[in-house]
Amino acid sequence: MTASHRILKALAGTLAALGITGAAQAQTTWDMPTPYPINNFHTENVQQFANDIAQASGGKLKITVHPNGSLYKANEIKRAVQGGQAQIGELLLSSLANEDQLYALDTVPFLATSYADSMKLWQASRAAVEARLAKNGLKLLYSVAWPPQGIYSKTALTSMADLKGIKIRSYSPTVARMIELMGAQPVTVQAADLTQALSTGVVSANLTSSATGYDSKSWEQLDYYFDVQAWLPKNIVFVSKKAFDALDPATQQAVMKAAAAAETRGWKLSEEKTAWYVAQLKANGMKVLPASDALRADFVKIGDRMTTEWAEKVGADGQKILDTYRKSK
Ligand code: PCA
Repeated sequence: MTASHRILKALAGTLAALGITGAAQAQTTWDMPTPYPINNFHTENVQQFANDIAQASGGKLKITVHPNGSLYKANEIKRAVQGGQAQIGELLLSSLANEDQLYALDTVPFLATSYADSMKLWQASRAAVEARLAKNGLKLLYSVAWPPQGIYSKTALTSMADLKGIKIRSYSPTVARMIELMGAQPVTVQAADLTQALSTGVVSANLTSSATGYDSKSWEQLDYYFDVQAWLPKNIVFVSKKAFDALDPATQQAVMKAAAAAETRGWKLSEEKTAWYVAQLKANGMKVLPASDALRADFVKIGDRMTTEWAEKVGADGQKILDTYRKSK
């Protein structure tokens, strides 16, 4: 090899390392519909995930986040990604319970009420969730828990009887079932429509987290938050397998690495922000109270019944998950 050949070869190597290979740099853009508001911690975590991927892939993969149901409504997101109208998305796992009861596990009251137990429940059920999504051509990337769930109401609640006949907002089939068992009337309202549903009186109570209570300015219509801490539902972020498979291996790796980081960061953020969200409810004049013993006992009874119903519906697969979870506690 002559000296000039050597120089040329070294130069080609440098250009290749910089990603400059003569052909225009291929850039992929993914649309990412998500259901929750831009300042919600889940959305902030999703945005960080997208930024990490843009950076790690050297700009090869750009993800445009569309929050608050602005591109597709919460209940349209899965279908949009399955159908290829969007490539990646976020949704509430238990909102899929009508497709498969397995997805409802994290909305069974009093099965897992702390972050540590919710993580164990996730670890016990993750593979089954992954396998079911894969059947729809979807690849699970990560999941993050919401803060613990409680009851928002206009009046003080001493027991479940105080909710009899009241229209309560639900966000998933399992929550609707829970409201029925409470003797109240479930009305499904997505988070993006919640403020309006409360202000127009479509519902007069709500079951959700301190986070969504804050996002929807619950104090404008409701006076009490009973911090029952009954369950921690989760969001999942998933991608179309077809879109993922079309990426080069290095970019695929960048996506998986950013997903793992988003899962760790998201759970931490959720737990850390819970106290802040509760403090905001108080600062805005809500009475934040623990559930009375009677209210809690009524709720626990519903939880036991729902755990049995869940295991019956899901079958052997479900029982295995429950056993694994209970052993890990
Ligand atoms: N917020 C979402 C789901 C669970 C939660 O805490 C909602 O209320 O729609």
